[in-house]
Amino acid sequence: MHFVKKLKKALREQNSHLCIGLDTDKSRIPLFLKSSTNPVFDFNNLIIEATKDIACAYKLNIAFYEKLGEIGWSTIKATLNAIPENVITIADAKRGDIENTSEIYAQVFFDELNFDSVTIHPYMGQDSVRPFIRRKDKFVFLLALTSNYGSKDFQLLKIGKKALYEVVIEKAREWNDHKIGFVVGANYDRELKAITKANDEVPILIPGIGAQKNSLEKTITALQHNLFLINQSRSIIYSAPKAENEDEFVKIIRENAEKARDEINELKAKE
Ligand code: NUP
Repeated sequence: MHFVKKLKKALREQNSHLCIGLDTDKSRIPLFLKSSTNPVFDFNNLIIEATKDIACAYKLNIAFYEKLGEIGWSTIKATLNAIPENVITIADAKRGDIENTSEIYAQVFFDELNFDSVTIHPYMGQDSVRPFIRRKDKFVFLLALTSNYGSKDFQLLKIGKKALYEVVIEKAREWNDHKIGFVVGANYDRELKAITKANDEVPILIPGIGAQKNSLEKTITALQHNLFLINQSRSIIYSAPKAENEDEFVKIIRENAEKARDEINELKAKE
């Protein structure tokens, strides 16, 4: 199934725009899970069990798995296996290289691991992105305007009358109009408004809500179309630090994910 079709189906079936970020850091796992043979997988598995009917997507930030060394890759595989078929998966890998090397990255994230989508940086241009959009049903979230302070260093620089991130979006849409969406941070609500107005039907992945403390209300008010995912990582997955057992952990995580999903839906309903 084409990614955009799968996304629309997941948004509808899950009644949710929430993307849960599995940025799992072993040092922040509750004590009761720490002695298992693979605490990171057990933690992820419980998060998924608690939220699989609440999340529209799960985003795995690959750095957290690379840090695990040898078992990192099998932990990604086992985590992906625990995610229901109808829910979107995103490899937050921020890759992009000469075409030959990008093709290998595409093989890793799409052919080996079978993620639905991957985050890519646009700095190396068209041929660096091409391998990721060659595959049927796979999708790229291109970094356009990121949520960190340093986004100002390059992304907002003017090229004539346009900012660099606007040029990135325009060019990427010329390369491919249905397999590339964009990452835009929640701190850029004015820009989010303009981007979603000018690019109807182009999926947007929005980090920066929760731990990064940007306004959900401003973000939702800005959005001009429905194909958006709001990522929250730390604010959800580390919301039960003192849970003493699985049941307690699942209950707290579930409540917090429901709250996050409902807040988005309620603000959206006001629009
Ligand atoms: O612009 C971006 N900002 C950002 O935070 C692009 C990203 N991919 N991210 C990622 O989103 C970041 O690397 C982390 O995995 C997640 C945000 O996590 P949190 O602040 O919700 O804990």
